Amino acid sequence: GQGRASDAAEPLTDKRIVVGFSQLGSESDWRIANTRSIQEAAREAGITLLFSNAEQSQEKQFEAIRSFIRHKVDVIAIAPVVQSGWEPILKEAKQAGIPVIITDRAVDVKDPSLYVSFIGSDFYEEGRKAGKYLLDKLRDTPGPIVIAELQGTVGSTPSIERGKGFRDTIKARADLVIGYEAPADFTVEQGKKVMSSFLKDPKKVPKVLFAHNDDMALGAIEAMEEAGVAPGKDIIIISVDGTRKAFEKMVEGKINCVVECNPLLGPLITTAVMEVMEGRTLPKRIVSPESVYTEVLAAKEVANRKY
Ligand code: GYE
Repeated sequence: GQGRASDAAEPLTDKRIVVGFSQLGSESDWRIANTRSIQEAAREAGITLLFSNAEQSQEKQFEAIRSFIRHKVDVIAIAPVVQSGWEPILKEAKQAGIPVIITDRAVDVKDPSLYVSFIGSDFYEEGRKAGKYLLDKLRDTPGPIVIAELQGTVGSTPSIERGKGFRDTIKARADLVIGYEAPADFTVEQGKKVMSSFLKDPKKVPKVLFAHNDDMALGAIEAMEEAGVAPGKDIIIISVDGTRKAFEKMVEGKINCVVECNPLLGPLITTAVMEVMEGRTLPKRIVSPESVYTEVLAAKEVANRKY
């Protein structure tokens, strides 16, 4: 109702904050956990969330954002599939006077006033952590050592930055060579397919796999087992995210190291939305804190995983 005496626990519908969220897809367990976290946090904060899944299409993200603008939502949140090409659509939102929060992956725009804050992980640092683990693990192993890299979605920030951070770190040793690298779209299916192609040449056998996410590592493990190669032993496996399934493989000794990337960004996003609505200025960058887990502590940690 419209009366002033309405129940405080049930806010007037016209007073509820409306957020339009353009999610990039549902490719991985990370993404599923991310979506759930944002939906739950919105519900708890009493925010009405218009949710749209773009299924890996930037064009679909543009369509979703245009429909949020037509609906005159209070805030738009975007998890961008790739980092280029965002300037025009962000200008449309700005012209409509709707603040935009970028979350998870970054946008590559010249004008920083096109969004209020970018909330998510430091992917370059994740790549560095993966590289540091490898240098440590191989410190008594002479080269040359062939590394295989399963990359994520082409043009996406996590894939670009994880790749850079990893390379910048392992170049400390010239005898570590990335002998295979190809995108596998952050999915189990592609991870399996691409890994099996990396195992075909008996003269160029990979000793290390760096997978840009857990799902691709899980697919790669299947490919290795089908090829008679022991994951975690014949091939050192490092992946990123820290999903429950990856931890279970780490307990079995089939993954050696997982660099954590936290998908549970819902509370950070809803807090940011509330602050924007109160007219406060947000930090341009909000980074989620993350750890590294290795085989040694996997058994202890597996029960604590929330995604
Ligand atoms: O690592 C991967 C997902 O953008 C951080 O996307 C995210 C990545 C995550 O598909 O599993």
